[in-house]
Amino acid sequence: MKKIVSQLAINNGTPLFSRILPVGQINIPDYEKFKFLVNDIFNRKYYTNHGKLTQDFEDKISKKFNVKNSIAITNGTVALSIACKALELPVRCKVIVPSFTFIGTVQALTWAGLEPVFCDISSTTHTIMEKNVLPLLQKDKSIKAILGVHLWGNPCEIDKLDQIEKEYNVKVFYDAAHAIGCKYNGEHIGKFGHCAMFSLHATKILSASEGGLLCTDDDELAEKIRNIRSSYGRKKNVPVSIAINGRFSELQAAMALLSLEGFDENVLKNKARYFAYKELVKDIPGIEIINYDEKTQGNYQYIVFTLNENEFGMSRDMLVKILEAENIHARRYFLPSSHNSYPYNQMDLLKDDLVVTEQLNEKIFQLPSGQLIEKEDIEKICELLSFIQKNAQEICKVLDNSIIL
Ligand code: T4K
Repeated sequence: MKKIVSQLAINNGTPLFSRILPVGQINIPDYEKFKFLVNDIFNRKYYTNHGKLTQDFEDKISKKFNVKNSIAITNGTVALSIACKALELPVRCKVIVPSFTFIGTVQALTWAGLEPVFCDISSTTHTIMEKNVLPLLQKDKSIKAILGVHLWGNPCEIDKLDQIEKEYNVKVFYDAAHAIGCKYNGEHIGKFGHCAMFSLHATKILSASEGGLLCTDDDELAEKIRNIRSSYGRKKNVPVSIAINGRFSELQAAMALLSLEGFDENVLKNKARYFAYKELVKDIPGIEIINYDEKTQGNYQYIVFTLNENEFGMSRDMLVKILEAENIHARRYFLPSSHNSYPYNQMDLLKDDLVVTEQLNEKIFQLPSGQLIEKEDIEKICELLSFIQKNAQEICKVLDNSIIL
């Protein structure tokens, strides 16, 4: 461990870790098990087009999470674009979406020819609330849908948004990219809204390496989604205005099935990591971990912090740079937020005040989590954080801020 400031890697010291510690689950399955499934694929010579493994995966998801329809799709962004089309919203209508999300959420709207209306979020859960959407709906009657994001697995105010759907005649659906396994009122989060999208990217707890999933209890909508995905895997032929190749390959399904086998165990490991961080940072001034509600949180895949610059003694950006040099790849999701990203920053779009979004952009960061991170790594990271905080003044003096930021 570092004893003096000159030992920091940013000052040309040896990095604390010899390998890079990522923010990402990277739950890659046992290779022998994967080989077994791949042999099966090669023996059957059936590689895609809603094959046996994809069907098996969809069935297992529906059963495990008690949702009527689970539809596996190429990736999360394409899945969301398909959802936008399947909902048959009026052409080029406006859709409320939080600016504080992965840019893919908003890009999916754009691909579907819809116009984003950016709204702010709760400062504690980082999800949209009734109070964020109501003023926008009252201001503009051409808003026809709300795309909520269950960020970090935290549910939006689902009951209130359901009520708003009825009162304002808008369609509510969800980006649940982070929320597989999470619950709301005791039910899996995939049951709420018209549909919910889950990402199966390699950095997610349930991984197909690339992949997405749309869950819905609405059979009619599910059929439209299946028909847009492609003709393979549909149960009946229903008319859709547009289709795309959103198919899930058998290799993706093999990865996803094995990932699903390890899901419950990986949740427990993530939970242990989250609580280890929580305990170890609790006495470091200026660093706060976001709280998860045990009743709703179902995967603990993101470990999210905010930094109070004055209490910690340096800026979030400087801290992230210092950690990066030590091979701790802290992230600043989602900087820049969507409203500050091209092309949205060039467009004259209706938006909320985005006060919380702007504040989070200044102070949020995520620390390494997932399969590649052991308890000892977390102890070393937190010890380093404490060292940096105690020596913040000296570090800031030594480093030429203009060079490192
Ligand atoms: N909505 C929300 C709220 C989302 O967060 C996302 C995706 C989506 C929608 C869209 O879903 P997808 O279309 O992606 O299914 C990552 C992921 O690529 C992205 O899926 C995710 N959200 C976003 C929050 O994070 P990056 O650019 O940070 O990933 P990357 O490649 O830098 O990986 C993170 C760390 O993991 C790095 O340190 C490297 C390491 N890594 C990564 C990969 C892919 C590995 O060690 N192995 C790997 O295979 O976006």
